[in-house]
Amino acid sequence: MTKLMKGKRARRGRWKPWAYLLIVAVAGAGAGWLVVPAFWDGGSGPTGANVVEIKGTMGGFSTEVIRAKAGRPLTVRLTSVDTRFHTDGGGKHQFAIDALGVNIIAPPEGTREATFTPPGPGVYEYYCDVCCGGRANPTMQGKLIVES
Ligand SMILES: [Cu+2]
Repeated sequence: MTKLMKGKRARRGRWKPWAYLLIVAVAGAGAGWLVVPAFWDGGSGPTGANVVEIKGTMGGFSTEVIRAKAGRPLTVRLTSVDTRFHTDGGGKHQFAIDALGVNIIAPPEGTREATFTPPGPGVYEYYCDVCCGGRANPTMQGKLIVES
């Protein structure tokens, strides 16, 4: 520990203290970005929006019912668990709600998100139409229930 501190002092001429702070802040923010969603499903995003994590696989969506409040921003974060070696759809999955103009397409083993605000109460169907069976596949559908 003392050795480390000595080294720090010796290098002060080259490294400004604010540079350390900047590095610590950036690293901390990066780590937090990775760690927080894992522990905090459905918490608040950076914009104050509610966040919903959904996984898409050839077996369907991991979540079939989402609840949200009218007039409150909602972030849907879609992850495709499938690899690009899937012959049908190439491992992509979609989260689309026509009535709200929402269309998220997650690349194979990747995540994409969109933030939107449901204007009023109602039940909105979401679906994936880029993999096997597409919209006809009953497991690649779900309901967004918006309450007032
Ligand atoms: Cu799909």
